[in-house]
Parts: sequence; C-alpha cells; structure tokens
Amino acid sequence: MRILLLSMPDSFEHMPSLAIRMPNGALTSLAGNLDPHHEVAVADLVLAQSAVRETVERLIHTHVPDLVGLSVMTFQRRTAKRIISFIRSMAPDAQIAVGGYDPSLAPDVWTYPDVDFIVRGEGELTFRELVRSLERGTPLAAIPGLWYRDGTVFQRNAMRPIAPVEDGSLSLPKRSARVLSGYTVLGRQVDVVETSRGCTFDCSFCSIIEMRGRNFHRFPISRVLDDIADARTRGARAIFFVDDNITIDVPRFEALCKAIVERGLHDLDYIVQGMTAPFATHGDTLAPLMKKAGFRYVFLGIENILEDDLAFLKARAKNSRQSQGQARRNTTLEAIDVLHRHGLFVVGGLIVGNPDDTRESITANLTFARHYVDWPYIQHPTPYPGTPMTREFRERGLIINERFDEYDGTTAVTRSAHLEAEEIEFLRWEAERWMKVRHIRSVVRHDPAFVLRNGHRMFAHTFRGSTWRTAVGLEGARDAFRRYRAIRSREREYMDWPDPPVTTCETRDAAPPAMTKHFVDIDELIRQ
Ligand code: B12
Ligand code: SF4
Repeated sequence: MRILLLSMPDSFEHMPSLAIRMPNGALTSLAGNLDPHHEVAVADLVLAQSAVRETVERLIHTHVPDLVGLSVMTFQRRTAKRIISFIRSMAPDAQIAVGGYDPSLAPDVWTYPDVDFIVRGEGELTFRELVRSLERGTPLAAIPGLWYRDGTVFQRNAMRPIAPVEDGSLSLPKRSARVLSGYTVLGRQVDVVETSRGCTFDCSFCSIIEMRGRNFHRFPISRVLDDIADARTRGARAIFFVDDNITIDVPRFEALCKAIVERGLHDLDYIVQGMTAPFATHGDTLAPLMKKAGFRYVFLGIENILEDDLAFLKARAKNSRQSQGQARRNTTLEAIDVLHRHGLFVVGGLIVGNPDDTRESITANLTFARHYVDWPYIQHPTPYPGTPMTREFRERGLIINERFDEYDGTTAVTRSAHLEAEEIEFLRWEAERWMKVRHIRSVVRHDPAFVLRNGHRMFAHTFRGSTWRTAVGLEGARDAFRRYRAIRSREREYMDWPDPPVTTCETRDAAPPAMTKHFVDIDELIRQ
C-alpha cells in the first residue's frame, strides 16, 4: 500500500519555527514498524508552515496514497480537520487514519464521516495490523486500540495493552521515509530518540496517565545507541530524548550516558527532560556523566515554586525529597545548582495561572524564573482532554475559552479565582521576553553563525507586537501585548481551507469490552 503520514504544522510561542523545528517521532516509528513492502512517506508539516496547503497538495499528487495518517495534538485539531477535508476533496478514495494525543484522548471528536480510523494509544502494532487487515480484507474488529467507521457508525474496539518495549520487538524508526527537510535547533540539525516510555507519577495536568496509565518501560540501551547512530548518520547534530520521564531510573540514565561515550556518540548535543528530585539526589554523579556524554539542555519540570500550587498540580512528590530525620523539602534549587555546577543549561518548566493564583503568586514564580533558569518555558494550565486538572477547572467554572486551537500552553484559556485569563497571560508574556534575551549570549558562543544570520529575526520574534513607540515609552506594554495576540491569532491559520461542518457518527462497541483497562495502575496495585 502507499501510505502518507503527516504531522501538523501548528507550533507555539516557545517553539518559533525559525529556531526550532523538531521531527515528530511517532510517524517514523509507525513507518519503521510496518511490513517492509509498503511505500511510506513521512512529512512533518512544521517544515512547510508557510505553504501547508500547497505542500499537502504536492504530497498527494506525488505519493497518491491509499491511506493517509495524521498525528494530532489537541491544539492542532482544527488544522488537522481542515487538512483532512482538503485531502478528501483531492483524493476521495484515500482512507484516513488519525492518531496521537487528541484522537486517543478525545476520540468522539474524530468520529465523523471524513475519518475512517482512529488509533488510540501506542500506534505501532495497531497501525501495522490495520494496514495488514486492509491489504488482506480481514476483520477490523480483531484489532485492539482501533476505532473504525463502518458506514455511518463508528465501531469501538477494546484498548490495546501497553507494548513491552524492553523485548526489542519494536523496530527502529524509519527516518528514510521522511520527504521534507529542515529540522533544526538553533541551526543544528536535530532528531528525536526515545529511550523509554511512560511515567509512574500522576501530575494532574499531564496527558500521559490517561494515555497509557502509570508505568515505565525501557528500550534496550543497545537499541537506543543504534537509534542515535542512525540519526547521526542522517545528519543530526543534536538529539532530543522525547522520553516522558527518563529520570525515573537514574542508574539506567547513568549507564546510558556512559554507553553514549563508549560508542563515540558524545559529539552530539543532547536535550532531555526530567524531574528535579533525581537531579538533586543523584546530580553529583549523574550531571558530570551527562556533561561528558554531550548533554546541553535539561528541561526541568519545576511546575511551580509554591507548595499549594504544587499540590494542585500533583507535582509535589517529584519535586521534593526526604533525607533522614528531616521534613520533606523542595528540590528545585538543589537540582538547578548541581546542573549549573556541571555546565548544563536549565530550561525551566513552570505553570502559572492555577485556580487559586494571585498576582503575587504568579510574580513570585516569574521572579524565580528570572533568577534561576537559563531559558524559561512558562505555560498556563491547559485543560487537555481527560486530565484530572481539566475536571477540576471545569467544576470550578474557570475555563473561559473552548477554542481548542488556542490550547497551546502559552495562551491562558482558564482564569484563576483572583485574576482574569488575559491578565495572567500578560504577566507571563511581559516577564518572559526579557528572560529569553539573556540566554542569547550562550547561544552566540555555541552557534555564532546561526546568531549572526538570524539574531535580529529571533529578537524580533521574541518582541513581536512591540514597535519603536513601545521601545521609547510612547505606549505601554499592554498595547504591544494586544498586537502580539493579534499576530498569534493570524498565525494559527496554517491551513487555507474552510472548517468542515460539524457532524458525528453514532459509535458502538465492536466487540464486548473485555479489556477496558489496558494498563497497570500503580495506585491500584498498591491498594491490592
Ligand atoms: C517530545 C514532546 C514534545 C517535543 C517534540 C514534539 C514533536 N515534534 O513530536 C516538544 C518539546 C517540541 C513539544 C512541544 C509541545 N508539546 Co509536547 N510532548 C512531548 C512528549 C514528552 C513526548 C511525545 C513523543 O514524542 N513521544 C514518543 C512518540 C513515539 O509517542 P507519541 O507521540 O505518543 O506517539 C505514539 C501514539 O500517540 C501514536 N500516534 C501518534 N501519532 C500518530 C499518528 C497516527 C496516524 C497513528 C496511527 C498513531 C499515532 O503512535 C505513536 C507510537 O506509539 C509528550 C508526552 C509527555 N509525557 O509529556 C508531550 C505532549 C505530546 N506535548 C504536549 C503539548 C501540549 C505540547 C505543546 C503544545 C506545549 C507544551 N506542553 O510544551 C508544544 C507544541 C509543540 C509544537 N508543535 O509547537 C501535550 C499534548 C496534549 C494534548 N492533549 O494534545 C503532551 C502529551 C504533554 C502533556 N502536556 O501532557 N512536545
Ligand atoms: S512527571 Fe512528567 S511525565 Fe510524569 S506525570 Fe508528571 S508531567 Fe507527566
């Protein structure tokens, strides 16, 4: 079969496509796990942001797909639906499958006539079985993880159990299937690699728990090294480990760092995300190994510096530790300190605008970020489908915006009990711009040619909305903020095509729901 896999063009404020264009790891992983005789093309539309419709049109003409698969996050839902509608108009016989976080967690939004298949949860095995079944004409009802359209009805199959990736049964991603180029982090070609899947924590804002339960699965280290080597052979100079939480198993992370050095793969820049507690506890051994292996940026899930906010976000446990005879204490500063001592940069992940946040509590977090993190990655709580946080915001009547294309993390779509959403967003936006400028010095040292070519555009992007009048004080920051929001709003129109009409199909359980729970829930195990 001829298969075209697309990721969506939508990006958000902290990922300006000028400086950061990451590949979608899901699509190449799907491609790598299909039977080899299929012709698969992977296109990350973030690489064609300014010409999405033309690019999709060209891809459909060139590849003439029998099946098109789209990977969609919630804030990309509207663009994805427009693209699907466009593909339908061009290639009415092509079948359409959707997967990723939004179709997995809000499947009912996708049960409409333009869509044929919804793949929920991990996709490799489900998609492989779907393609086999389409090729051989065997029943779709036997494929766990799949919802499929049967005339005007969507049939719901049971969920698929989580893949035991440690047995090496998942093949490596197929990067050769990519048909667009231009991936970058600050001018260096970047690729994504997975070393593990899952997380055993249960932060209330995170989609991962509803997606796959609380569990942690490790890919064999030899496979990870082969994956990195493959990315490097194809030109990557930087690798982003997309693990949900690599810091769950510190000894393994240390072993991975050593293995990267032994295999001679430490000439790449590595970026990783993790919790503060493991760095605070094991940083003195872990951080030097990371540095030696080539790690440069650590995205730290600090989430918030105030205990009440951490409790709301259910992010206390991962950000604190208890040493003998002492009360539990927050580990954020210790983690930042040890990473800095070993020459690593901290990307500070914070969430401001929680239900009880006041101006003072938000300002405290922003001041903290200004003092301690190298690059701010500050977001607003965003009620993604199925997260515990979404339920709480809804119950308290704090969700003020249901336009999902604005659910990008830096648009405040909820208010707090004390502040309007727009005010929350303004506070963050105003503070964060200046924090970003500070890091440019380090970027110049590492990537001078990129800054020379693009520095002025990066600066202009960071200060979008400002004019010379703002600079000389003839108008206030709020005028610039209004213009910035208007720019963002125009920018979201990635796909020049009308929204399809809102229709839904009836849904039915295709087979008895023998297995409604597909994952091991740690709390449940403890209760038993
Ligand atoms: C790596 C990552 C990123 C990276 C890279 C993104 C990229 N280009 O892929 C960066 C840092 C850039 C990023 C940014 C953002 N991210 Co992000 N990110 C992740 C993370 C940590 C891992 C995703 C990943 O690559 N997993 C590995 C792959 C193999 O798994 P996967 O994507 O789940 O795909 C599997 C299935 O979903 C399925 N599948 C996926 N697509 C398809 C398509 C088809 C056709 C089929 C059949 C199956 C299928 O099969 C795949 C293989 O099993 C997740 C999860 C987490 N715990 O936080 C969040 C996550 C996906 N991100 C999220 C968000 C919101 C964002 C941001 C909007 C804001 C933010 N929070 O930072 C930005 C926007 C990005 C942009 N385009 O501008 C949310 C999405 C929530 C939602 N409901 O939409 C998540 C779930 C985190 C969360 N908050 O809970 N992100
Ligand atoms: S620690 Fe990270 S991956 Fe795990 S639940 Fe919390 S936010 Fe999600």
